[in-house]
Amino acid sequence: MRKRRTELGDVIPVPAEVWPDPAGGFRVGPDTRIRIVTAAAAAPTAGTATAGTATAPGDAGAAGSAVAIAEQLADLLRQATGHTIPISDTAGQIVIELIAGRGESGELAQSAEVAQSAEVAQSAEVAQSGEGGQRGEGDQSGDVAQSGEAGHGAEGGESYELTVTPDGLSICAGTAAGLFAAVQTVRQLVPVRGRGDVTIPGGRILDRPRFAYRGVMLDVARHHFPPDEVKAYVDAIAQFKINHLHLHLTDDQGWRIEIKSWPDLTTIGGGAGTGVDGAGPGFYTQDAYADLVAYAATRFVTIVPEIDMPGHVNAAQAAYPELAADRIAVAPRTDLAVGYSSLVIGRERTYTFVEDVLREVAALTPGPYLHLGGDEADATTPEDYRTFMTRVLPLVARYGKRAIGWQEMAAVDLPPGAVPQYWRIEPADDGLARAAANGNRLIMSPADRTYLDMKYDPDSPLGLRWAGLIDVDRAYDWDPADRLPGVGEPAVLGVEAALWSETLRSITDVQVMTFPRLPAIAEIGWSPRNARSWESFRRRLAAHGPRWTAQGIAYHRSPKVDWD
Ligand code: TNX
Repeated sequence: MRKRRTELGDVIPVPAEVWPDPAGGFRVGPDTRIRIVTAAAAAPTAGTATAGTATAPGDAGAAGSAVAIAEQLADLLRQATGHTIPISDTAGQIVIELIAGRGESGELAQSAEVAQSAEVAQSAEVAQSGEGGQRGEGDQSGDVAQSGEAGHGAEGGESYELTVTPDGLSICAGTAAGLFAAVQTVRQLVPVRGRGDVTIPGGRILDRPRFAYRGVMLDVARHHFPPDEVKAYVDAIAQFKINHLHLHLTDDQGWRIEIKSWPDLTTIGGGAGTGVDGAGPGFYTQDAYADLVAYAATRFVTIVPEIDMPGHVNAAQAAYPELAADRIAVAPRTDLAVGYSSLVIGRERTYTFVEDVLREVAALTPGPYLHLGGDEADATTPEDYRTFMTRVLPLVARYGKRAIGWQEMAAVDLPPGAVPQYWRIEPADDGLARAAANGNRLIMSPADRTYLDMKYDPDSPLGLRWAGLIDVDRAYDWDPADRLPGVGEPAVLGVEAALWSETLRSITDVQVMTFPRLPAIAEIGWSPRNARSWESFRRRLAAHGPRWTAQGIAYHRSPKVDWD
């Protein structure tokens, strides 16, 4: 069978709206230039002034980030063609247009170029009447959310328009995050590396995310991965419009983030012999961590730090006997067991420790979220668990952050803006339904679909199997809005895949478990439900095998896909 020609829209995640024009491709040649246009909105609508301004973490301002994104686009086109692709602010067939203050897809329609089109006008109405039924990320979360996440990640804040004609290519967005998303779309339409002209397929895309939060969790506690490897991982995931990287920084087998007021957490808890089988030592200094956070911001990825408590604390108790029952140092553990350690709930020193850690981690975190773990606290009585969470949740708000916690956290009444994360496979959960009814929004990570540490098939050399085998079709074929009774579309903040690292010892292992399943989760998180299908996805996915190879990314050649 002859391979179908690539069309505009043959990307992952599939865009919200695409009008391909096979006759209208744009040829990138030796004379191609990029032109940057930035314009302040005439009168930003009330309430969108902050949400629409391009203030992703690390941005030096809207215009500055437009330049940085133009550089990224120029760079990928240089790699694809070998041409020089200069950037100019006066002339160019490729136009990058940032209309600052215009965050919503509907507002984009007011830009002169697109106002004529009827379809655009319709999507404008949808956007103005409440983003097609979805609420903005910060709607019910009070001051914390407003100060913490302005302009980054809210629905509409990542929308963009991409137009390709024989005369040129134009990208238009209200935020730097939207421009960045558009560039990821263009990236997938040109080769990773090449020599000579390349034709980008013609047509028009209007795109915006279904969910604000699209994440992946990497467990750097069971096995530590150094900053350069995590940066490369950020590059790999951002191509699929994943916008949060949750780092599981602490667990029984290791503590991986420097805490200046409790230095032995890392000198002992992150030192030689830590990690599963003692094979994953290492930790991030605060400087290295801050550098990683800033790097991720240039890829519009928000780092979500997790400090797991009150369970999963053996490494902390091995470093500080005062945190252990009877104040006797516990032995370091390098096995796979879970659920045996707990902070001492009735001891004041515990809360000094917790507050010191949360304060230092919050200070390293420009993003809005701080993850408290809270899972598998089998060594804490239910009453103690509630006492602990009820006391600690307000501390997160005190340091200006919104708490995320694994679903067990929903055993207590959650403050506004706290985000429980569904991870189990049971089809219902009273605590989560109650949280949703109270207006808290959830992250969906059902283990039988999104756990990237599960084996693909019985022959997978890496991974566990407690949540079942998960090949890429199983990772794709579900929907976050009908997974849990009482938790419908408006209650879903987003989706997250989780990669626990008990069986993973290298970044190559991490890549093989991530690809191709993470792109499935990315499409579920971004694309409208009725725009996606497994048959279309597996065809678009096939092109990524050679792309990953060219990028030096290892992947699992799932037999469910006819790889190019
Ligand atoms: C469950 S999922 C855990 C982790 C393990 C993982 C292994 C969750 C919140 N906790 O402690 O690493 O299973 O798949």
